[in-house]
Amino acid sequence: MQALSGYNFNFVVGNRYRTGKDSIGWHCDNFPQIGKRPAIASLSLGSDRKFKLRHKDSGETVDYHLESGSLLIMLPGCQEDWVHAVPKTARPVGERINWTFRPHVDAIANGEQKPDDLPHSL
Ligand SMILES: O=C(O)CCC(=O)C(=O)O
Ligand SMILES: [Mn+2]
Repeated sequence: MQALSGYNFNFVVGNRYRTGKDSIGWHCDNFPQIGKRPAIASLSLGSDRKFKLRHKDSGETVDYHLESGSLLIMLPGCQEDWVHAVPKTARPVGERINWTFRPHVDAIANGEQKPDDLPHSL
């Protein structure tokens, strides 16, 4: 993941979407444990699903179609300025697994995460 994204991560969160009824609502991942301005890498496996971003101030939305094997990198600033969601879909879709690779505050020297500035890797 470090070679692909340019960032080091030291923990992973998994989500399982069993059908199109499983979803995740609008949110951002900027809680203190993952430090200031984290980069987050998101690996999708299984059924493709829409991933939406919405700018917190302007309301601008951007849609991505995340296919199996796709890697989405949310760069520093994304969590601060945007919220994201995987909406429900009426399309008949099978299972999707998503892994988000995240930094942990203990591993960040200080401030914004920079490429390769974490001592730990997976
Ligand atoms: O499933 C996804 O693509 C996004 C998951 C997500 O936003 C999260 O786990 O915080
Ligand atoms: Mn998220």
